[in-house]
Amino acid sequence: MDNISSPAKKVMLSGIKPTGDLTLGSYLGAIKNWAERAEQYDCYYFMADLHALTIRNNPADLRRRTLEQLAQYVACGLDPQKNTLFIQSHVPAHAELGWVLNCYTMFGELSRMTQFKDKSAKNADNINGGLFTYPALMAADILLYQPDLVPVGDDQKQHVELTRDVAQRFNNLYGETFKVPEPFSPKVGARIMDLLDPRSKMSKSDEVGNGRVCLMDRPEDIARKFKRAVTDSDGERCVRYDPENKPGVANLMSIYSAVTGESFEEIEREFDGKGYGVFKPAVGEAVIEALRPIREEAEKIMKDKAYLETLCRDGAERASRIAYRTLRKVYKKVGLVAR
Ligand code: ATP
Ligand code: LTN
Repeated sequence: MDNISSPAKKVMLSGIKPTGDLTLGSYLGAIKNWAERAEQYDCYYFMADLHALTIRNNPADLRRRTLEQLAQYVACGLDPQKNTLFIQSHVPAHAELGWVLNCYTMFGELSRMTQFKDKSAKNADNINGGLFTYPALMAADILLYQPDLVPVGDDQKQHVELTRDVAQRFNNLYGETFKVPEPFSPKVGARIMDLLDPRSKMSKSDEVGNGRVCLMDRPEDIARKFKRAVTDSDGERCVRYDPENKPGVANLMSIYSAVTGESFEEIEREFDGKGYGVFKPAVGEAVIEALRPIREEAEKIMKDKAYLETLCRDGAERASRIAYRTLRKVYKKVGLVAR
């Protein structure tokens, strides 16, 4: 535990908003990679519940998903002793610095954000101010912890770029205050696609359906989803990695490779001459076995309210120590009277 804030280690931070149940994509594309970095980096991972408020949620669902996400982080291998895991709203410094950074982020910059344009198109009846200023809060999430690296998917890179601009602007005005972070896209397991629509990403806020596998899905549901997965229509019916012409098969191969560690060549050899009727259930079985311990552990943690509370409290305390150090500096620099 001592090495958690060791100055020798680089700092890494990321968050996921609890707007839907975590999927196989969230696990293979993000959390699994995070878990492998704990020794090398000083890591902060949070549930971005304040960000979730930019869309309408059922309050009970949001609460459940936030805690479930925390339980799933741990179940996926993020050791709470080695990583700082916390709920964003439990560290008020995020909202506090978020306000300040709103005042250093330009209307024009926010207007150019693709996520804002996409989400406003999708939620035409609820284009609220939070959706617009979302990147300023995200900049606060990041800059509070002075991270070196921020692992994010491609869709979030623009927000990290904006964070860098805001940090540089602030530093130019007031002297070195924030570390300017780098976005970072891991190469492996980078994009898991929808099983029924392999040209679009498997997403946690999509309609619940057979195209998306969630971490808490029951084995029989996972098996069914893989049996129904789209393969290809070229009539070749052979397991070959060709993302351009056979995106469904390529996606299934990426998933199989990520959970078994086999290379694409090994997979092609293993299923040579066997056809999709054998391949699809085999991928399903491999995923079931990979997710089984995660689901069981997450269910166990969800039932242990005392442990969950301890996790929340310890994580928030540890995060707050770092976050308030930065916030105090910022308040002083901009001219707020010390309490
Ligand atoms: P939403 O649909 O609510 O916008 P999402 O499911 O796309 O969310 P995010 O919360 O945007 O997920 O992503 C959290 C992290 O998980 C990001 O780093 C993202 O790159 C990664 N991730 C999410 N879905 C996938 C996927 N299908 N394949 C690979 N990585 C993914
Ligand atoms: N905006 C991100 C979630 C998010 C985040 C962050 C990611 C909120 N704050 C800080 C990295 C760092 C998303 O929509 N996936």
